[in-house]
Amino acid sequence: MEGGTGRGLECQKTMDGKANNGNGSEKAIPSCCLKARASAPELDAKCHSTVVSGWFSESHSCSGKTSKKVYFNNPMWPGEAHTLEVKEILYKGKSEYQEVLVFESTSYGKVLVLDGIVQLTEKDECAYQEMIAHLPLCSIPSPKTVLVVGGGDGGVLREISRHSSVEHIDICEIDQMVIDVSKKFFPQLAVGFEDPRVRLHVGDAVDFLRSTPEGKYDAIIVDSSDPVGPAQELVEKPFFETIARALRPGGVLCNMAESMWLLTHLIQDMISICCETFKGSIRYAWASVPTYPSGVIGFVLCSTEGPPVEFLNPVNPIEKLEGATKHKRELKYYNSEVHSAAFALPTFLKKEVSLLQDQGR
Ligand code: SPD
Repeated sequence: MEGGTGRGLECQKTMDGKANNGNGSEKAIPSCCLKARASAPELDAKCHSTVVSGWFSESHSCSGKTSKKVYFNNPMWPGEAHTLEVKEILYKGKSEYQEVLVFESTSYGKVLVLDGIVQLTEKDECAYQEMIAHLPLCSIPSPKTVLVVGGGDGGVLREISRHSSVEHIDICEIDQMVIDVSKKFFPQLAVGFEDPRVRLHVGDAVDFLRSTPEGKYDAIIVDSSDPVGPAQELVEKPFFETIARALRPGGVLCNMAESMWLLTHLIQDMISICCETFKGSIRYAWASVPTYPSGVIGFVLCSTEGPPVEFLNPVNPIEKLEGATKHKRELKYYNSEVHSAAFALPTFLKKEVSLLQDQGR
């Protein structure tokens, strides 16, 4: 396995109220947080621009002169913000690509945040990682070669490892800091890297896929962050074309596809690109993840031309794979019933995303 920079992960704060982010660069602590520190030094462990009065919010910004200047305006979900109470900030750093934050919450365990957006919490990560891995892998018989794009926390690798038919797992993650932070703070996810079938590539997935031999993979799983910053290219047509090329005939893609409550236009765009690019089946499925905006997250599943793939009912049910439901730890969310149910779509979604109108059930 490649990887491991040996870079330290500690974040030290200096006397003048600046934070060393672990890369040697200093970052000013917002004035509202400084004010809180002055009146209650024990709050020091809760100081970050996304944390106000001990609560983390995906949309918090406190760059103003007083704590009153907090506002809620993430362009992807304007006008709303989910908040989590912070027990302690465990790590803050800045990689070449993004800001990385880890904190201990009072009700969801440890939380990984990239560029101010929750990527996972210890309590509900099972739902996302299990679904994004098993929806595709249980939809084809005996998957052998799998590629993960993103997924640097290792959770998706952990889930793929349950499939003993799989012989080779490539993972292409752009940000080494995400891998290092996960190994340090989320060992129950990073355990995925320990599987000897895993080969880690740290770099840009678009370049990686361009140099991938045609038809190499049975399944590709795109576990990206939201399409702002480093993941922007991952919702564009050229990216889907390189994925389709890298899949064997009848191979499958499962791509993180946002919340149906918040980003129907993006879902529509992704599905229409996939309809042009993939000549097999195209489906949308979803799962409940309480700490993602609106509490749900979706997945686009596609297959290339070749042996037909019927995603709705698993042809490779997890319950029939020896040891799979208990490998490393018990499955907590996914089962074959949940698999089929995940493709049932609310009426408003079928209406707004016209291409989903024919999604059977
Ligand atoms: N809105 C957040 C979407 C995050 C998707 N990626 C999560 C990474 C977990 N492996």
